Amino acid sequence: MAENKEIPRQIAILSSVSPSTLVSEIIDHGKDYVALMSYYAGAMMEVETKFRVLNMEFNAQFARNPIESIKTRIKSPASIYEKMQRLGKRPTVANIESELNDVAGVRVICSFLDDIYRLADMLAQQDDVKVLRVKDYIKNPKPSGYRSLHLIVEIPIFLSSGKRPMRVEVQLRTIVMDFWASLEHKLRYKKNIPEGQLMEIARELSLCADIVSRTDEQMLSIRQRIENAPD
Ligand code: 0O2
Repeated sequence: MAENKEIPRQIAILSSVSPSTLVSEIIDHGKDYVALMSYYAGAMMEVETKFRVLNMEFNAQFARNPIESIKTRIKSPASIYEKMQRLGKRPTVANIESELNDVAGVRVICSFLDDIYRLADMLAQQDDVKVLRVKDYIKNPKPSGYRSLHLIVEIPIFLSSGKRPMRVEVQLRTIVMDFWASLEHKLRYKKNIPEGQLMEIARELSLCADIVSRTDEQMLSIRQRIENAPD
C-alpha cells in the first residue's frame, strides 16, 4: 500500500522493462486489464463495506469502535509488473489473476489487539467469504519486527454476466503496529543509507517493534481492567 510514495522505485522498475514489451502487453490486453482491475475494485469495496457494517454493529452493542480506520488500494501497474517478474511469470491478464493474491488490498486499523482476531473471525463466518490463507505475523512477527494479521479471502462480485469470485488481501493491525510499519516502510525505501549502518538500523527497528508491541498488550490489559471494574 502507500503506492504513491514508491514513485521513484516504480519509475526505476518501468525503465528497466523493455518499452516494446510493456507497450505490446498494454495494447494487446489493455481493455482486459482495465476490466480485471475494476473487478478487484468491486471486491475491495465489498470487503470494506463488510468491515464498516461490523464496526457499526459493534458500536451499537458495546459503545466503542473496534476499527479506527480502513485503507484500500489497488496495486499499481508497476508493482504488479515487478511482482510478476519476481515470480518469473509473464504479466498477462490471466497470469496476474491466477498468480497474485494482493492486487486488491484492504488494511483495517484496529483499536486493540483482540479486535483484530474478533473482526477476522466475524469476516470468516460470513457465508459469501472464503478464507484461502492466513498469515499471522502477530504471533510470528517477521524478522524485521513487522506485525499484522494477513488474510487472503475470496469474495463474489455480481456482474451483468454473473457471479465472479475475486481474491482480496486483508491486513489487520493495531494503530501501534500501523505506526511502526508506516515509518519502517518510509525508512526502507530511503536509498542513501550507507551499507554499514543498515544492519544497525534494522536491529533498532526490530527493537522498536518489540517495544510498541508491549504497548498494545498493556493497552488491552488496561481496557479489560476498566471494563471489568464495578460500576
Ligand atoms: P504494498 O505496497 O504494501 O502492497 P505472497 O505473494 O502474499 O505470498 P508476499 O508478497 O511476500 O507473499 O506477502 P507478505 O510478506 O505476507 O506480505 C506482503 C505485504 O505485507 C507487503 O506488501 C507489506 O504491505 C506488508 N509487509 C510485509 N513485511 C513487511 C515489513 O517488514 N515491513 C512493512 N512495513 N510492511 C511489510 P508489499 O508487497 O510490500 O506492497
